[in-house]
Amino acid sequence: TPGVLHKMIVDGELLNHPFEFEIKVLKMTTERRKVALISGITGQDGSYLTEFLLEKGYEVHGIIRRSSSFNTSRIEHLNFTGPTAKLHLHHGDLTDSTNLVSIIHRVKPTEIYNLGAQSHVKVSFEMSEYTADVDGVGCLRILDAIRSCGMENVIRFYQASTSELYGKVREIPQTELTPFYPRSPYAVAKQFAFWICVNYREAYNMYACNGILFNHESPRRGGTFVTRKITRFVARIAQGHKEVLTLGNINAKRDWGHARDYVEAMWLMLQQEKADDFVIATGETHSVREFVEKSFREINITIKWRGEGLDEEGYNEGTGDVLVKIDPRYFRPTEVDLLLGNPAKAKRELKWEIKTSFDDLVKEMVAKDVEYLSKGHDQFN
Ligand code: NDP
Ligand code: GDR
Repeated sequence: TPGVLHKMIVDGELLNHPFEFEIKVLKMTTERRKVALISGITGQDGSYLTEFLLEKGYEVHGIIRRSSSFNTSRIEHLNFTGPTAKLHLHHGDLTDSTNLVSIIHRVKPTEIYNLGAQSHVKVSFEMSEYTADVDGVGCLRILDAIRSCGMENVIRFYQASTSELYGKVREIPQTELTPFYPRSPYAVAKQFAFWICVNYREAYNMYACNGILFNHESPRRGGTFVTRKITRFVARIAQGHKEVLTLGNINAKRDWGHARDYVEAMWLMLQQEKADDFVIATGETHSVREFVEKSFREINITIKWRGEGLDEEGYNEGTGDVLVKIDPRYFRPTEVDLLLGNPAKAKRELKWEIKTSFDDLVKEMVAKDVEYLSKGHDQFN
């Protein structure tokens, strides 16, 4: 009743306020409720995770940024309007604490996946302060919003950590115990997020996990990341366009998996008895150069290389046409040369394994880009 101080005993615990009662009931019913809140729902991982959770019977809520144009192309195929919708979108931003508290208070999720980020490493050198705010402090804002709502013992929290934390190579392959050495404002911001997540787990006994995910790609990957940049270009060549692809450091090596496989690992991390941090990777590494060659092979072009450094060119062995050139515009002030993850802990404790090989990943990305282009719409760019 408004104005009346309530006292009651529920399940052997004295509760002094209706708010405490609300939280107690939530805790008691959490096992039955499956409500996920996702930041970054409009991104590559957000879209696959949403599909995965809806399939598992979750009610899914996503935070979307206000934009002057539509930014929901990756989740447009899912039903988020009308009375039968199990997916609900809320305007918000990782830089806006009040808004985060309000969304969490209204939605009362049982799981939060923090995928929102300025996720481009090269761009983070140009927008360092913004990247720190969104990717670093943004994680802290969600953790504090959970506490402000008194839900630290109710909500399980996933932080999208990254193999970029390993940066300068100190150990191969990289495991959960490999020391961090971030090499970009993006990675430094993500290192803050990693440790604040660990700190809140230890300080407040929160169920908070870091997924240290190595690169993962898909046909929904943003067009400015190197894999998708390559496969979209290959699709254009397949359609007869005469163009040259300009790339930066083609000797960089990455451990590339499929995003669809990796979102399952995120969910598995939140279903364990105890919160922990996990490396999610394939255990294989390939250079950008190899990714280029393999993608062209999908359209029966064999790429050969000549020159070195800035003069290096990739040409079509069949026709001699130059298809790839190096442009220093894409070099980074500090580069991450080699990433190779060891997913043994995830395999052992989460029973997680990759389902998509590197070859199949490249095949699927090229095929989808050829299809998108032939239908006249270049999706998810
Ligand atoms: P994307 O760049 O595809 O998606 C990023 C998402 O974050 C988008 O939904 C974007 O919204 C949203 N976002 C950006 N800024 C803000 C903000 N200020 N407030 C709220 N939301 C914001 O990234 P991925 O899906 O590839 O990656 C998901 C997460 O995993 C990121 O945190 C990334 O750093 C991390 N990660 C990714 C890896 C990968 O290989 N893909 C590997 C390891 C970690 P909008 O659509 O409006 O731009
Ligand atoms: P990365 O992905 O930096 O690993 O971060 P990206 O695809 O941008 O770069 C991979 C490697 O390719 C080299 N490269 C180029 N990169 C881009 N984007 N464009 C080019 O033209 C180009 N030429 C060569 C890069 O120098 C780099 O070595 C991704 C993001 O998803 C992060 O959010 C995530 O944390 C990490 O993966 C794991």
